[in-house]
Amino acid sequence: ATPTDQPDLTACDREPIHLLGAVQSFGFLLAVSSDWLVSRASENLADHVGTAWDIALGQPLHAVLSQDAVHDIRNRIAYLQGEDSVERLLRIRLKPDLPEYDVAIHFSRGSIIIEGEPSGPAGHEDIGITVRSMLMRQSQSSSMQNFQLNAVRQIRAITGFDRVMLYRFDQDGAGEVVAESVASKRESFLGLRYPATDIPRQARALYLRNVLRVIADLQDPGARVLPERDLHGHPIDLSMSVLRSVSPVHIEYLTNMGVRASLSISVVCEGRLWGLIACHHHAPLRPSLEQRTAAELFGRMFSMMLESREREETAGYEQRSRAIADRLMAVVAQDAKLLHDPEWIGETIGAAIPNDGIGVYLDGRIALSGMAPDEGQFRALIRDLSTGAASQIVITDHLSQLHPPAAAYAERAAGMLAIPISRSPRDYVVLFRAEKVRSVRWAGDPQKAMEEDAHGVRLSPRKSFEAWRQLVQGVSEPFAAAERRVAEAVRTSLLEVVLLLSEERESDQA
Ligand code: BLA
Repeated sequence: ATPTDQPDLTACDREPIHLLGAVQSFGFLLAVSSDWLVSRASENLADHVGTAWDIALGQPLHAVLSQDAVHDIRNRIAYLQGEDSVERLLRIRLKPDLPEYDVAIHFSRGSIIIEGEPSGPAGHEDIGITVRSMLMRQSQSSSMQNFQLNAVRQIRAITGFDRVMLYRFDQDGAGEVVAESVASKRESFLGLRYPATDIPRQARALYLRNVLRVIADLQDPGARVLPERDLHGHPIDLSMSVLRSVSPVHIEYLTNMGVRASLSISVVCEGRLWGLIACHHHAPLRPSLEQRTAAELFGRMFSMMLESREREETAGYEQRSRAIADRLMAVVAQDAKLLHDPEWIGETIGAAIPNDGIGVYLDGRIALSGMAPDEGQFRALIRDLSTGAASQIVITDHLSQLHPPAAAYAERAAGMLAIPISRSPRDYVVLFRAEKVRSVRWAGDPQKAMEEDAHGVRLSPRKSFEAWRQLVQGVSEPFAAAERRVAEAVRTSLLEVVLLLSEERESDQA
């Protein structure tokens, strides 16, 4: 194949989504210099504050907004902490004759960016009250599943979107809808998987910094921010903007999905983008900045609660593994013969980590149980293992990829966790997991993101989101990170016992 036959997988990653130079037209944007002169304005300025954008350019801000409003904005700026911080003002009068507006303010490349949009209907309860009661409800959910479902239900209740999903990334960047609250009569997306390419890299990086995005109407042509280039030739950087217009590629994607408005809130755990709370609506919908602020605040708190729940789960595992390691030590210390009993060792370790079969190789002896391969096959596997990096735990959910002969017994033993249990290179406890023919439900054929046009094959958003089943064979249920830690703990304590016993033997002989 020639290079032009290859799909350009990086095209999406290169789109400068923060430099598109436009805002959504439900609000306006003004950039002012440090001496409070307007340096840029969105072309729809007149629709909001009555002054044409080109008349505003070069004017002091108080020629466009009232002195009082400028005063409020100046006071708020004192709270800004560098480029990634954004301050908000709710329900202010930008001019005496205008309705109330909500305003977001931040710095971008030395300019002050002021974005305004009409406030929502009055009479809503205070954000603090709303979010407080949402959080109280969250803390009452017992299971993780319930905790996640509650979150999407509550977000749907306060924003009114048709569909609210909790979308979780796996380590490869693909994602899955793990919780959903959806209006009746609409199909469910629960359990659907989406390929990593649906959300390009720079978008993920941006969503870590700016955790909230609204698209009020996908058919809004937007308002350009002018002049496009400043005196230094730079386009405006809208990374932290609340009105940023969205990439045309993504607009096409959501349109293909049958969506007209969206809101998404980043879920950030331990500094990583864990996932998103993604909201869709079939018609234009603009939650007010106040409602979005409540949703954002909830999202930030939800992230922290999720992080701490996940930590608790992990701590639980680790406690269990320590207990098993301790028990092992205690028993062996009583009866050192057990250390040379492959069956006993296999059972003890196997009790700690779910498996379908166990193989042990110890001092040249073999013990096999459950769905383990036969003795010849197991010997061949051990031979292969012992040529690898010494004394390392080896984990796979697709054994035949590491050890091709395993294809012959993939049904019985497709996954493996191999723990070296002594300093002799061949002594191993190997836990096997049987094949699990998994049916992965992708939203649309993930390969169909590649389309051919005049410029060759390129990535474009999938047009069909109909569930697309992929059968995965020769693969087991994966071993989790926590199971690796259990294995590490057990291995360390076994090595310690062996060392201890050999020292005792030496001192006995002395
Ligand atoms: C952004 N893609 C996104 C976002 C989501 C998705 C959630 C964040 C923007 C937002 O808040 O809407 C994808 N939306 C999903 C998924 C679900 C969902 C998976 O509701 C599941 C239920 N997209 C593609 C391809 C490209 C692409 C092939 O499919 C590139 C050619 C681009 N996606 C793309 C871009 C953005 C994006 C550029 C950034 C949009 C922006 O913030 O400007």
